[in-house]
Amino acid sequence: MNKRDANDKTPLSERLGALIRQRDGKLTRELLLAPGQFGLGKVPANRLPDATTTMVCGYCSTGCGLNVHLKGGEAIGLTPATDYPVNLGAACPKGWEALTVLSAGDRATTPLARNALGRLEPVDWETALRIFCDRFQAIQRAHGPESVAFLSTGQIATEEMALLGSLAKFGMGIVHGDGNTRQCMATAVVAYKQAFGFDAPPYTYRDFEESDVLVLVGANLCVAHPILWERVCRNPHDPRIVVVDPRTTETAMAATTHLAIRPKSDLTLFYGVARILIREGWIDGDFIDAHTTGFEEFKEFLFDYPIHRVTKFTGLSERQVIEFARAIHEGRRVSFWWTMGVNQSHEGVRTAQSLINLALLTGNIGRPGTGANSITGQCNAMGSRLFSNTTNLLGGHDFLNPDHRRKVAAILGIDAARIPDRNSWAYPEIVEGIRDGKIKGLWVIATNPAHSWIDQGDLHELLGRLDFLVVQDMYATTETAQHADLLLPAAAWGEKDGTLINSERRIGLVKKVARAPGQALADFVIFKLIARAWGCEAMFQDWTDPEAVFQILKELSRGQPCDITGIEDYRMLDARGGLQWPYPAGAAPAGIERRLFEDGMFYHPDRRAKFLFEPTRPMPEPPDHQFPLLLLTGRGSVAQWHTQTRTKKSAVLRKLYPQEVYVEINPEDARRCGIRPNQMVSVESPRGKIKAKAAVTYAVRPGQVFLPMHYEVVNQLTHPSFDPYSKQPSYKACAVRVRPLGPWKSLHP
Ligand SMILES: Nc1nc2c(c(=O)[nH]1)N[C@H]1C(S)=C(S)[C@@H](COP(=O)(O)OP(=O)(O)OC[C@H]3O[C@@H](n4cnc5c(=O)[nH]c(N)nc54)[C@H](O)[C@@H]3O)O[C@H]1N2
Ligand SMILES: Nc1nc2c(c(=O)[nH]1)N[C@H]1C(S)=C(S)[C@@H](COP(=O)(O)OP(=O)(O)OC[C@H]3O[C@@H](n4cnc5c(=O)[nH]c(N)nc54)[C@H](O)[C@@H]3O)O[C@H]1N2
Ligand code: SF4
Ligand SMILES: [Mo]
Repeated sequence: MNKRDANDKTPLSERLGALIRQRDGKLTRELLLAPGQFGLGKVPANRLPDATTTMVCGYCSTGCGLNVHLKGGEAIGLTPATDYPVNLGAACPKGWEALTVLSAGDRATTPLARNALGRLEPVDWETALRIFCDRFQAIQRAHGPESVAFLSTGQIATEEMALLGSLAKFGMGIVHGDGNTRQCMATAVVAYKQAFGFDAPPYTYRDFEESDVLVLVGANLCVAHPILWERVCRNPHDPRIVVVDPRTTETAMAATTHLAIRPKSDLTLFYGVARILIREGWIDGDFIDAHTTGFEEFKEFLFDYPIHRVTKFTGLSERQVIEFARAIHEGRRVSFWWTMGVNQSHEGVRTAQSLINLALLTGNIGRPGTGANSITGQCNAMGSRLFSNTTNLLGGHDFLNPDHRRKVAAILGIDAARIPDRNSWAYPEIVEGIRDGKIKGLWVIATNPAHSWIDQGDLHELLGRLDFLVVQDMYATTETAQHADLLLPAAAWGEKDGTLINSERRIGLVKKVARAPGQALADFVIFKLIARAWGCEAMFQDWTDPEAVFQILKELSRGQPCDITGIEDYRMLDARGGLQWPYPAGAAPAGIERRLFEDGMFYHPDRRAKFLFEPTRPMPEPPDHQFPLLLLTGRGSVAQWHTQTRTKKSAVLRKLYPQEVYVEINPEDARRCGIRPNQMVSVESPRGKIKAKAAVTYAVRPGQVFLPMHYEVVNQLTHPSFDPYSKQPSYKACAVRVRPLGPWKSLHP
């Protein structure tokens, strides 16, 4: 793949070797890793040089299987796998183009360190590792071990996340580490934990095909999960598809019913619907009695949500609300699906739980085509939820539980005292820690917060306050890398081995089918090198390679709801098209698609699910006379991935979306503001002002505008408000004003 690499004649010992101080004080150069080990050298010998191998895509959480075609051991192309249980022969443009972006010119090919002139300059790995350890250790000596934190990702392999979390917390003494999954899935995690007793999305993708009523809330499948939309299209039951979204999205257009609710009024709507279901007797009393707690209290609470309150707040008509309730009642297999329109809200957890409540009330869980189903975002969001050692202890354990700490310590062969006995700060608390001067050093891995974090101007200022910032990324050009004192060049998807866990809990394989450019190394290798340089290598002597770590993760999962002890090895995952958790040892052979709670048993000690509810609250920054419009943000096109570090490198993908930032605005507002289609406008919030091209469209309602998150400037505007339980940012609501910039010029004079 990378021609540059073929010409790299640097001896291996210098590329990967390091000067190691021996006991007697002498320095010797040692090879830290064997040639050909993950990250360097050719594709492993157990893969035939001219063959096809199946692996999962490294973008979204759908987890499509891709057949990668090899020649001479290197990838030369790919096609979607026809026999993979997820995508059944389809892939979206990002998947098709996944190999192309690996050979982009701005790949990070060598470590970079900031020199005395303030410029990033290439250094060798040995120097980089020394700087990493010296600077972080100096900060920890001066300000305590907690003064260094990390921010990681849902986009590296589970084995890498586990190694990072263990190295940081057990090896380096770091207490605070979180990931970009906070921006994305934290709400669903908390909602499930509180309601079910464990973070357990219950569904399997086949449920898309088996429902007769699908309710999609704040989820734009056609853009964000197009292959899951394909699964909906395969549904033979002529299903009713109800989309709840303030915008007329591509998905809303394809639905049978679109409920264009006022933004952030979901919770009121679902309480109102629950009230109707109970009042009409459209509930499953047997299920409620046998498998839930809190129903009576919930019923009483709902008196405060009469239909007139619901219609007034949501902007829907009485008929729309009642028909929605009736559709749920009439469906035999009703499934509720949600994504960021729910999770990214000031009351996201309760909104997610209000959907869980609807499923519990009507007994729509644990049967084919049912469920309260959060769709994840990144390729390994689920891996990070279970095994990143950030918000919970490895394997879904609890840092606060001494038995859990002892169990994990025993499996890892470490002293239990090395495991922190308190929880990490969440991402926004780490950010506040920088402001308060408590966090002085930050290590950022596979995420680009300088673009993606809420209220970007503030974060940029805070990143500047750090004593030391390390960025570990496959590109040296990201917005966050611009702030780095040290950049560690990472190999990417396709250049390393490991597993990812998709939305339906399916563990799939990623494989090394291309060589990383220059001196870039797999994150796994980088973490191992750091462990060695830091002096805690002994702790990870069994963590020799990703598959060895997978075996450790299996042990950590034993007895947990996510038990995967029955999965033998990578070969088994390969042969079976991935496997869903749980998969405990000794369990009856499982089918290729499985859902949870078929026996109605949940994970709380009483085995019941909980009805959870709380009065609705007003959104933190509603529009006012100065900033009269409400800004929504989200995914713009199938061809754009987040901060675009990868997708903008593909010429094919670039043709599929507008290069310039655009703002969608309703014709009524455009007229009122004197804005013509395609005219440049300013979009301004109390925090910033950006330029964008006006896309005048009925897809957004009057009073609302929409900006796709893929353009760097967008988070200059967003308002830093968070769900109180999940600490997830509310990216989809802040007040703005839009004004024309300069006189309008016709495009066709
Ligand atoms: N092409 C592409 N696909 C992706 C990604 C990508 O960057 N590009 N990212 C992946 C990731 S990490 C994620 S998390 C998912 C996100 O997938 P989605 O959540 O489906 O995508 P978004 O566009 O962020 O938000 C979904 C919808 O929420 C709506 N919304 C806003 N406010 C409200 C509200 O108050 N109530 C309701 N009901 N809806 C509201 C928006 O109008 C939007 O249409 O996509 C994944 N897939
Ligand atoms: N306004 C607004 N903002 C949002 C959202 C929104 O809806 N609206 N959505 C939020 C959501 S849901 C999410 S998930 C976040 C995403 O936000 P980010 O995580 O910041 O976005 P990405 O572009 O996916 O960043 C991933 C980084 O990892 C690098 N990378 C890729 N593969 C590897 C690898 O294998 N190793 C290493 N070391 N690096 C790698 C990429 O080059 C890139 O720099 O954005 C959030 N921000
Ligand atoms: S839908 Fe998601 S997993 Fe499938 S090819 Fe596209 S980006 Fe990859
Ligand atoms: Mo996400």
